[in-house]
Amino acid sequence: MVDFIPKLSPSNLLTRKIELGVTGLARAGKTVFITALLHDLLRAETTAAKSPLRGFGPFDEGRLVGAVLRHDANATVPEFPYGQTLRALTGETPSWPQPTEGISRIRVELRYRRGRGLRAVAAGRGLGSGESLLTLDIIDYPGEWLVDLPMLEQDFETWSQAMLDQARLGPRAELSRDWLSFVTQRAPDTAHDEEYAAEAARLYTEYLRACAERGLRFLQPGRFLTPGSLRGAAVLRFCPLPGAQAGAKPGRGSLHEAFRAKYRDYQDKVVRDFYRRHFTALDRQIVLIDALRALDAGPTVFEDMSQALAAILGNFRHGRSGPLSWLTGRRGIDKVLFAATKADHVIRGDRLHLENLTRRMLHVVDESNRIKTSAEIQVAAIAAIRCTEDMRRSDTGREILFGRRPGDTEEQAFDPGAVPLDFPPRWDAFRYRFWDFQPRNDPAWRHGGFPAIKLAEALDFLIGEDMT
Ligand SMILES: Nc1nc2c(ncn2[C@@H]2O[C@H](COP(=O)(O)OP(=O)(O)OP(=O)(O)O)[C@@H](O)[C@H]2O)c(=O)[nH]1
Ligand SMILES: [Mg+2]
Repeated sequence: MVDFIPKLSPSNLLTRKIELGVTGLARAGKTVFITALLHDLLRAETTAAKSPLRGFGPFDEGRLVGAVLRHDANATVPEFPYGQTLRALTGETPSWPQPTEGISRIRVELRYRRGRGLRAVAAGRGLGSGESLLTLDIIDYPGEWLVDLPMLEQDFETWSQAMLDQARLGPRAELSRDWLSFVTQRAPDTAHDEEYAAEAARLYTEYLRACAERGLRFLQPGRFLTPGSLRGAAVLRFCPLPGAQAGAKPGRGSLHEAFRAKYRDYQDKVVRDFYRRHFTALDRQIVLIDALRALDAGPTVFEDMSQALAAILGNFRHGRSGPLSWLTGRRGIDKVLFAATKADHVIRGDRLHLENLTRRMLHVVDESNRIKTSAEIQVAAIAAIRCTEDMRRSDTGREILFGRRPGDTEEQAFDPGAVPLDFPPRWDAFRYRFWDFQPRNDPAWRHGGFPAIKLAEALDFLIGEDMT
């Protein structure tokens, strides 16, 4: 007989496992967020006067006993390079992590004492054990790969047409010229030739790369930009094909047939596999949005980012879990935090405006209200690592920021201008300027965690209730 009922024991009743999905386009701040979160948890010191965790319920109440990283000896996925990223961020000359090139996973175990609320009693306080465990699983991956999720629902011809339409719009028209003139030379029913396919894919990749340099993010297929272990693989030798008619049966041995077959392999073996293995068991989600850089880049980049996020988020399984969901295995993401990142890039008075802008962006990103009606949602403006300080100009009293840009030897005062109040932003009516800021070389960061903006509140929303 198959034993399908999980064994109940006080120990597994008191251990909760949560998969946290850190979702964000390329350069949104995923790796920095994960590293900062882990560092702050591992360095948590309840008696410290200043801590980035101030605002996280279990910490404020003195119930967080400690956090430990758990290394899985049987893991089939590389471990998140926490030590390496942390060393870079807290070294003599602190540096930001490189763009992520592959998938990695990490598990942190939080040991805590339960509170006195009703929930604590329900969670088994009566069992007499003083401490509980919460296991948090997090994965990191290149933001480019996320943008592939919408491809799962499109056949080759529909996708191809959508990419061609996109390539002819706005600044993309100029950037796609070489690739387009190459692929329009041959009709889709021409005999397939792998060398031609390789050149078409190379030109298409160059076009995608030029778009990425301009800040555009709705770029598919993501592995063309960040191939990871697929570098040089034949499955990446295709691209959208002008004239590939929907519904038409491609001729045997034609370009159309070959590109369609590669697209299907890409969908199945690359995207679906990635999605199944890492995104189907998520319990909580934080969507990191780099709204500030997009604002700085202008309306095309801003709209492209919103559209990419909208298309991606449709693929996640949101929904409140029922009381027996741990038995049935039917779980969903029941809490989503939409977080504008890098809030240390704007003056204090503008952080609420940034939050409001993000809230209003949700109307575009979750147009059908699907997420809003199936999960608990919160919006915040956060900085996982705060690199600037808030100051006021002595002459005008205006708020400014104090920080160091890459290449600068010293910290200086900056006035980044204001975040727009309207949504969609009135592009001619606001002035905001994005600069990159460097992390500080400060021993306190190494020992006590990173200074942050609203990181603790974000964590409290995501897992605070699970630790009552
Ligand atoms: N000031 C400040 N900058 C940040 C913060 N988080 C991220 N950044 C900046 O954003 C850049 C990208 O952050 P990452 O964490 O590498 O972004 P990512 O989402 O992992 O990007 P990919 O790996 O390319 O998908 C960093 O190099 C920093 O310049 C923050 O909290 N404060
Ligand atoms: Mg990264």
